[in-house]
Amino acid sequence: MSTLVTPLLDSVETPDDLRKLQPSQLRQLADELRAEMIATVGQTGGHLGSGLGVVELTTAVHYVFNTPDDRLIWDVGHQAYPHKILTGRRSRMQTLRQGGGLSGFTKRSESEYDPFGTAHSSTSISAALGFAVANKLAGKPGKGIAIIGDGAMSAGMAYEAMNNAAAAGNRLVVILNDNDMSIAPPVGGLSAYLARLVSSRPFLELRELLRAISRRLPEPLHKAARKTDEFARGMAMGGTLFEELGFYYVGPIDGHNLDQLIPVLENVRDAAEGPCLVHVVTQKGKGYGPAEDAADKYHGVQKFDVITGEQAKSAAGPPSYTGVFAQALMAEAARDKTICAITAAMPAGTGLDKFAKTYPERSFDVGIAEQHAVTFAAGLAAQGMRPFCAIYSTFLQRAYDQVVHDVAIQNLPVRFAIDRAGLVGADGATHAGSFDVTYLATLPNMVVMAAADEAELVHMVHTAALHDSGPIAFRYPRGNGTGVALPAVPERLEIGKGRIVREGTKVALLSLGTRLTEALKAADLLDAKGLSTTVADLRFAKPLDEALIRRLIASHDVVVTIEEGSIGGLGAHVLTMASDEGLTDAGLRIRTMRLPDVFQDQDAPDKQYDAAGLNAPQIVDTVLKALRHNSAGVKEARA
Ligand SMILES: Cc1ncc(C[n+]2csc(CCOP(=O)(O)OP(=O)(O)O)c2C)c(N)n1
Repeated sequence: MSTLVTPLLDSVETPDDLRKLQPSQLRQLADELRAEMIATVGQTGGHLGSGLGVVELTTAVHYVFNTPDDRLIWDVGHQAYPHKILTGRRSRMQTLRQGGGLSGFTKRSESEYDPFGTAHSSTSISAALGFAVANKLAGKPGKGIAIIGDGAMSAGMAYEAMNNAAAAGNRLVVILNDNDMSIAPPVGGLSAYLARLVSSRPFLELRELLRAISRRLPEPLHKAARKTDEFARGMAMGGTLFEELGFYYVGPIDGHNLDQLIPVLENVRDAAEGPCLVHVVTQKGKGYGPAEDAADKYHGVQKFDVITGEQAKSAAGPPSYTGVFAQALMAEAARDKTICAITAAMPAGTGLDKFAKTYPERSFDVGIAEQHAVTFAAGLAAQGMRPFCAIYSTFLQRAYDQVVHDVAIQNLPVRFAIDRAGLVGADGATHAGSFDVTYLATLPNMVVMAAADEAELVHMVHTAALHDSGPIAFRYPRGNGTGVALPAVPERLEIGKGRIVREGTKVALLSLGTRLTEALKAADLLDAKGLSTTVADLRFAKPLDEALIRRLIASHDVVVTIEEGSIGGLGAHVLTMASDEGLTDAGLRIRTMRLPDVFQDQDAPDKQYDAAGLNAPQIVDTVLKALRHNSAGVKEARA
């Protein structure tokens, strides 16, 4: 980093410094910013392509608008690295996505220039509208500015927000950053519409653009503009979907041309009435050859060599859970033509890109539209198909009502493949898969499984494929499996039946999911202390294996549940059952280990689990404390 020559960037600590520069200096500043961004992400890894595409836009927006009083909201926030560099965080960029470091997204607690936390897509227009309306009501001048990608524009929430945008008047500015890419190529009618818009309206000359915009200027300026030139025909306005929704549409404009961006944004800033939408065309990965040439435009990268673009390879290891899921599903699809797969804009992330190659007609990428994905799957299921809806735990949160209302109440056999369950590392709290067991296992009709390793995952895919009597979900984590041999022939698991992995007599560890490895380590440690330990893999959070739980409670001194999920999951279900049956009345020592009641920031996954108290030594501690805890102690604590 120190080898970079960045004379202008060195003079910019915050946007106030940026605004002291001459417009003629901005090109150089943007070039320096781009070089800085490449050097930084080369060392940290993270999101690269999206940030490279908005270097000029970031520069222009901070130059023209009065941030932080004008509230700038980056949709998803994964493209906000240049924004972070320009807003006082340059010296901390090396800490990006690491424990104690900067978040990979925007975050309110990090900077006054991040007025709103983002990470899940398509929230920016709603939030910007909220800021704009609050300012309007308070009589304050600040605007709400949303910068949203064409991928994020595929989500319904963006339209719900635009439908209400008139409430903000000219305090709302939406900048549509159209790079014709989501993580994967964008899909659907909207993407085709934007492409038509761009191709049918070549970038206008600046003169024409400004003439068009001048209609929206305050009256005196508007008259002056009219005097110098009559309004051109074929201006950059009229008839777009966005105009039908009440926006003043400007564009498309070249998002890498600062000579266009600056005057257009200045005009939008000064517009007198109504919300504006500026359609900016950019190139993902712009200015860095290896990113421009890559199919995914280097959306997310490992650390890489800046000269060659070569990314650090993760050490060869067992196959990833995602890969095992995809293979297992393809095997099911080979024997059953009704099996189909749905992803919401995450074909590679869910492994369904492979499925799509073999079964293109049974594979559906619906765009960033989790709610639609779930109800679409419900429709498919109601019509006799066997849909697998593959959505990360954190993104399925967005479709909860669809899971309840469209799937569970109607008892439709939708299969939910829930990837990224548990803590996810560098992406932090917004992406953690903490809640799915809690929110799914409360639902009547729902079956909820968690895979303890990749062999179990294969069995669960098979079990789900054959389960036609209602909805079924199975969860599995990010990253590599344990290396266990994969079954040649998958087993159909009996619904609601767990398994004993190791038999003991004094302590029973009831595990759900991949903490099983830690539970087994803990059992070794406990055995070494003379505490004979049983380890059970419950497999099902719902229905519980009540017979097994009853038996283990009756025959052990201490029972501990362990899961990679929030309160309200396995532990809560086991406790409820035990207390409902009066099993706890006899002074049973039962403890629940789960994620703590905090949103954990990014860190290495192992450290996150250590902080969460879910590693083997902490399991041992919990058991020992429970054994030491006599009933007199309980009474003292209560008194
Ligand atoms: C609700 C939700 N679903 C999925 C994702 C995963 N995701 C992160 S960025 C992205 C693509 C966004 O595309 P676009 O808005 O065009 O931005 P670009 O990366 O092209 O700049 C997706 C699908 C997400 N962040 N939020």
